[in-house]
Formats: sequence, C-alpha cells, structure tokens
Amino acid sequence: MTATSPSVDTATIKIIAGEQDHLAHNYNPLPVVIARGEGAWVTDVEGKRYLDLLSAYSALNFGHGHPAIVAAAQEQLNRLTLTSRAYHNDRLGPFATALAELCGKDLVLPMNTGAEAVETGIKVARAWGYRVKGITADRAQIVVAHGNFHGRTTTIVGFSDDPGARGDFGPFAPGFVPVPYGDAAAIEAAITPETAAVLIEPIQGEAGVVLPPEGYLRAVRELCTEHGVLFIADEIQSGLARVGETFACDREGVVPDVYLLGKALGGGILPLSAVVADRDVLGVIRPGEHGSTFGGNPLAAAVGLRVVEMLQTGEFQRRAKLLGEHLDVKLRELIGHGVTGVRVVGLWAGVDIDPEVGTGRGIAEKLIARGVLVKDTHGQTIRVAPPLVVRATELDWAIEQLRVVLAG
Ligand code: IF1
Repeated sequence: MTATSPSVDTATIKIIAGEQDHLAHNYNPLPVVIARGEGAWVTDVEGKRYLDLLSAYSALNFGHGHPAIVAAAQEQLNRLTLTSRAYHNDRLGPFATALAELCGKDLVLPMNTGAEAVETGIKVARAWGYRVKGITADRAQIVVAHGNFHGRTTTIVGFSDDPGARGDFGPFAPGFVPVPYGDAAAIEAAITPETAAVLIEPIQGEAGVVLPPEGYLRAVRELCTEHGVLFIADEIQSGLARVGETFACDREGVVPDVYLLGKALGGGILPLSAVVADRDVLGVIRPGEHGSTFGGNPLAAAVGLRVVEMLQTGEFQRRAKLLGEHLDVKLRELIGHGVTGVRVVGLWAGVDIDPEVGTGRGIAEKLIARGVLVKDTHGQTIRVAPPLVVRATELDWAIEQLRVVLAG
C-alpha cells in the first residue's frame, strides 16, 4: 500500500516543512510532513501514504475529511462563522439541545479547546461548591488522580505529576488533592467537607491508555453521591465512540455529574469543547461570569451538531467495539515478540514495547518508513487510535508492519 521511504533527518524535515526559522520548538514531531488526509489515510509532501493510527490524539474519530462533516462546515462557512456571544446565532441552540440529549443532561456550556473545558469545569465545580454546597469562600478542593493529563494551562499542569509538564511554570493554583488512580478508597480518604468535586479521566490516555479496575467508576459515582461531591468525567479523549460506547463511563453504566468533552466533538475540522451537566450544577453560572470569543460560534456549532447526529445512530460506537475486539486479538499475538503489554478498549490501545527491542519513539520512527503513523508516550509505550472509519484489513496490514519492525 505504500513505498518504504528512507528516514529523513530532522533538519531536512524542518526545511521541507518550512519550519526552520520561525516556529517555536514546543514539540519534537516525528519526521513526516503531512499534506493531505482522507478517511484513515494521510499523504506526505512527496505523495507517500500513511495509515493514521493516532487520529490527532482521538480528535479524528470520524477520519480525515468525513464528507458529512465537511458538508456541514462548508454550508455554514458560506452563511455565518462568528458572532461572539454578545448576540444569539441560529446554530448554537440546536447544537446545545442535541448535545444535552446525547449526554442525558440539561445544559451545555460551549468552549473551544479541551483545556478550556477542563478549566471551565473547575470554575463550575468551585462556584457550585460555594453557592450550593456552602463551602467556605476560596477553600474548595478538587480531588484529582496521579498520572492525569487534562491539558496544558498553568492551573491544570499545577496538579499534574509529570515534571515535563509543570517544570518552571509555577507558581500553581492551590485546591487540588492528587490520589492514586484506580483507588476508590483513596478518593474517599481524600474527601473533606471542603471537597467540591472529583475530576478524573475514565481511562487515562497520556498515561498510556490505563484502564482502572472494573467497578472503579461505579465506586467513584457512589462516593460522590454519598458525600455530595461532583463527579467530573474528562471524556475529552475517551469519549465520543472511541472506546466502543458514547462515553467511557458507559462501560460501567455510570453517569457523571459533569461531562468534559472536546477533540472529536469538532469533527476533526475545528476546535470545539463543552461542559455538559444538569441545571442544578451548570445553572450556578450567571450571565457574564464565563465565556470566550469563539465559544459557541455558529461554525463550530454547525459542525458539532453534525457530529452529535452521527453519534446518535450508534454506528461509530458499534464499529469501535467490533473492530476493537479484532485489534485486541491481533495486538495480543505480539506479546513476547517485542511487546510486553497491551491494553485495548474499543479502537484505542496502549502497546508496551520491550526495551530489548527499542523505545516507543524508535518504533514509531521505524513504522513511518513502513507507512504507519503511531505516537509514543512515556518512553516504552506506543498508542494506537485509528479513525473509527478504519477497515479491519487496514488494521491487519498495520499490525503486520509493527510485527516486522519488532522482529528487526
Ligand atoms: C498536546 C494526549 C497529551 C486530553 C484530556 C484534556 C485535554 C487532553 C484527557 C486537553 C489533550 C492532547 C494534548 C496534546 C496531545 C494530547 C495528549 F493525552 F492525548 F496524549 F498531551 F497528553 N483532557 N490531549 O487528552 O485538550 O486543550 O489539547 O484540546 O498537548 O500535545 P486540548
């Protein structure tokens, strides 16, 4: 399906990409310059094709250029793209209604990036803590998990335990209480009368697709209900059909008080995020207390409405579940053959590379030469997250490329 191309050095790649002079170095990208995308495939500037097994960290659940989503964007582009929330527009209401219905909640607060949704969720939890629960002013606490990734703002990295994410970015906001992930008893021990919320990823993405023990989410739900604490689920990466359900919380039949959504909500076209909750929570926010220039813009709302309509059928959830079972079987065949561990949920996998064979980054670079794009995380793990439109035969081909690379 693709020619094997020699690896190109970083300096040459930067020149090809036109990045050699004026782009800040806040990333160390893999050596490929992508120019086009369609479905589960992308094409580089030299016309070589690659199967995309990252999906922009699960923002491309519907693939590159999904026709129905592009059509919704193109139609709206020619009508109205931005008004600010100083005025109403005719796209935001229908989007909010559809998304609220998908989540089984009353209200939607639209933002743009995932980090903005997380920050908004923190503000809502604190305001609810003071105005509803009666926590003493400026004393609200939010329980978070070790190994978390919720974005890159200074508030959020302040409760990260990744030195690479927080080094030299202090001082940090107080009021966050980290506990081990997957340990409901640790959450209970951390809850005090000043606890407003528990904020967790139902599955930890950046940590390497780490699934909590079965029953953890139910235990968190029960603890939050019992102690009058909001359960905030960051479904920005795990949500929207990626794990074979609409939300990862659905895997345990759990409904959080607050959903944080982003990434694929924008259809792989533009940034769109949202905080979704019932009126007794999100209703605490008064006019003028929160917002953003682009939050709720008609272009994003038109795209988001189309995405929600596509999720309402359940087609993408079924695909992710079915193909994920196939992916699980095929990846497990690599254990003991250059792979030491595999975690698969829906079409989302963390694959631990045997240090004897190489690093996650090294395997990712070798896969580029064989037409497969993955991304390493934390040293020895590569994450696999194809667009949900991928075919089983394409997954089989990609795993064969991985098997060959691991065999050296
Ligand atoms: C990067 C990974 C990193 C997220 C969850 C909130 C956000 C994210 C669960 C913030 C964003 C992205 C950020 C991107 C790489 C990717 C990522 F976890 F997906 F792998 F970094 F750790 N909650 N995750 O996963 O959303 O503000 O980015 O829209 O920063 O390089 P955002």
